[in-house]
Amino acid sequence: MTVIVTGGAGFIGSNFIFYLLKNHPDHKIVCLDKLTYAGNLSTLSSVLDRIVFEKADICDRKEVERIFEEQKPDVLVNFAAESHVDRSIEDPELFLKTNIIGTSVLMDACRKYGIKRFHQVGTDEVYGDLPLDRPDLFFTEETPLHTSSPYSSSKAAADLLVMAYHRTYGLPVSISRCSNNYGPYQFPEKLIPLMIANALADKALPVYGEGLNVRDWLYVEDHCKAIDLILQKGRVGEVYNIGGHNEMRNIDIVKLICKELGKPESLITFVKDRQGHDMRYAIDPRKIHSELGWLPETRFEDGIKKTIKWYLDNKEWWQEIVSGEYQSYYERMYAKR
Ligand code: NAD
Ligand code: TDX
Repeated sequence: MTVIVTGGAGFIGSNFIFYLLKNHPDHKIVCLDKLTYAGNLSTLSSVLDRIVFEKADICDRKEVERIFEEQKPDVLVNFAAESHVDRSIEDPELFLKTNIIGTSVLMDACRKYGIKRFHQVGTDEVYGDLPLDRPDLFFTEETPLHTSSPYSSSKAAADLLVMAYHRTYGLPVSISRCSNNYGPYQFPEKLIPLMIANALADKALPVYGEGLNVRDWLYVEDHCKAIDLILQKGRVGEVYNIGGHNEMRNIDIVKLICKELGKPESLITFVKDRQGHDMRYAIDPRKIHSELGWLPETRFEDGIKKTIKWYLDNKEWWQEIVSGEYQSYYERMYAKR
């Protein structure tokens, strides 16, 4: 079986490639990635001799068609996206192009050349947010789409297009909507790696607002396993929410990172809140559990320790990143906050 993994040089896509190589060594894997600021070929360096790497933009119809003609994929898993909410607030247009147009270009190629499954990697952010005073509420697959940021709006638009291609053209699609991931190879602009990197450098830890926002954290390998199960046993035309009931307030995560690294909480600095900041995300994972038997395997206490150890053991990976384009992004985003 040939699987195209778009965005495979990013955080979750690379972890998914490692997962496939370990659990399905007979699959042929083609990684299609533009290598934006968020994509790093060095992440895949240890497996480049076992996969095909194609540097391409998912919005480039000609290139995507060439890759389909040459590789003849059976399955495509679309991780490629602009993924950072703060960057989407700065520059929405790129998000619309990559996340919406890019998804349609990929699906058009699937229609033209045929595919057994097009899987769209979606996010719980498409459901908007939940109030802090209603801990009884969770996102189900039936929760209406109700987005807050240009990022989540572009992901919701992509999901709607995926379902439209299923209904109109009969494209065999599936969608997963996962909560916040953490683990190795996450780009240091995101909460957990940013706080680890800053704490190690004794730099301020910028917590937005009062740090009371809640996210539902899942170890990245558990997400990869869920997608693999959906590809094998999930029903075509269906949406599956992925999450492990692990809600945490941002401030508690940052304090935990300080504790694990032996750094003082006085590094914590409350800065101007994110515009349109979602309060709480919380997934109801009953559908994927009852239909596919999926349950998360990594407890947060263990996953966060593993993640911190990974960032300590792999300083060269992220130090290279924080010295490049990221530096000017960081200045723009945090200097006057
Ligand atoms: P990431 O930003 O780490 O990686 C994105 C990858 O896509 C990079 O390798 C980048 O080079 C590539 N890419 C970007 N634009 C491209 C284009 N036009 N053509 C080809 N490749 C392109 O993102 P991530 O955190 O790994 O997220 C992967 C997917 O999972 C995204 O679709 C995101 O919306 C979704 N998701 C992420 C999370 C999370 O917590 N990180 C949670 C739920 C869903
Ligand atoms: O410096 C920071 N300070 C801070 O308080 C950063 C970067 C974040 N935060 C807060 C904002 C959020 O409440 O931490 C929380 C997590 O922020 P991010 O890591 O930016 O993630 P989030 O906005 O929740 O979105 C993530 O999860 C869903 C991914 O980036 C998305 O791609 C995914 O769809």
